Amino acid sequence: MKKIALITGITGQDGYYLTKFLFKKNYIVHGIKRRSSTVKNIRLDEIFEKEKNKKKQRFFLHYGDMTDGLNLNYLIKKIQPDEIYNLAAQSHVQVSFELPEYTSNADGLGVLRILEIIKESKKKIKFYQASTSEMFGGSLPPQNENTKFEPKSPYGIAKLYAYWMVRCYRDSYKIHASNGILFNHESPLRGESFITKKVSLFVANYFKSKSGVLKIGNLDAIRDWGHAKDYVIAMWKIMQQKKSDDFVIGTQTSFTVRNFIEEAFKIINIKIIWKGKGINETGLDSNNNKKIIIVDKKYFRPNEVNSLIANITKAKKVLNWKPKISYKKLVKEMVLSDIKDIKKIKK
Ligand code: NAP
Ligand code: F7E
Repeated sequence: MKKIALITGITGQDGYYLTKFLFKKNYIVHGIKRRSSTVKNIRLDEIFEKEKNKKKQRFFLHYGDMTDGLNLNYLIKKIQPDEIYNLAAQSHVQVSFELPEYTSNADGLGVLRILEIIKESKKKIKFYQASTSEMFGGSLPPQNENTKFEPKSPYGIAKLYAYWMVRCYRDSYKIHASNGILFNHESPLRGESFITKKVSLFVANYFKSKSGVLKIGNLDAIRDWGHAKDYVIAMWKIMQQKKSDDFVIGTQTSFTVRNFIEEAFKIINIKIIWKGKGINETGLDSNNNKKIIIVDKKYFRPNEVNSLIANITKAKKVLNWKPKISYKKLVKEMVLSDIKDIKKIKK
């Protein structure tokens, strides 16, 4: 019997990589997708194209929303999944300051809605929650499963509510429910308003046009950046454990936003010269002294998380998981992929 997985947030970055990985593991995959005014979804298009001619259908999409409990109840009862991967979320930290109520509803209460449905289900359904290093917030790195949570944004707080609900339902009702506490993970499919993709897109455009200015926020924030392709394997491994549990997933390496920008420009053989300080800092193209990076207040958060670096000792030992794709490879893949896409559009 093939296992049935239900993925919420299937149209997102991780949804794409997880779907591809679960196909390799012979799963039937159902996904929940929000209704929107446009039908196109660049991430799922490729999967659709490959799946549409298959004799036996193994990929199904359903309209749904984390804020709609009736809909979630209907879908889970109909699909009867073995495993639910809850990837759906308003996942942008800065946006969560502008949409705190919606973020709490989708990212926090949404998880409670699913856990209640699982609790009442006759079938035993396993649950994976996409928890986040943002829950650590102000706690000093390196962060592991025992580090104190000190979230600094509505996003981090909503996710922490969900984290504790998972633990509560696991302990109270013996549900196989786990938290993957994932540190930043990126890929060519990363949303365009996250820093890595914003930079790789700018670099690709600059390579082509030799013009433009990149407006940026905090250059000195430190993040532990891994590749989404590696991280979905950890999600699956967490689900396959006999006992549900919580795991920190990251690379144990860390870089500043400034370093990410330098590394991305290196791919197109440009060295960045930094001038000035704080809000007046700028980045120049060393080949021609053109100002191509400026700091803009707009991109600073009301409350910043300064430094996130994972300690993955537990994941290595219990899950036998460690990341394969290095930071340098990740940056290179993102920039080259954006250059390729620009070339396709220009053709
Ligand atoms: P993403 O690209 O932003 O994808 C989020 C997904 O959630 C999209 O499919 C989005 O649909 C969907 N969604 C948003 N609000 C929803 C709602 N109310 N109802 C149903 N679906 C909704 O995020 P990601 O990078 O793949 O991350 C996956 C999960 O891991 C998220 O929960 C995120 O918070 C968490 N996480 C991410 C990272 C990271 O570094 N990537 C690290 C730790 C945890 P649309 O396509 O319609 O917007
Ligand atoms: O910011 C700084 C910004 O938005 C990274 C989400 O997947 O990972 C992600 O959250 C850093 C921050 O990701 C800009 O201030 C500077 O310090 O790419 P980001 P994030 O906030 O770390 C966690 C683990 C999640 O769970 C989230 O879902 O970069 N930064 N200048 C900027 N960030 C953005 N977006 N744009 C800038 O212009």
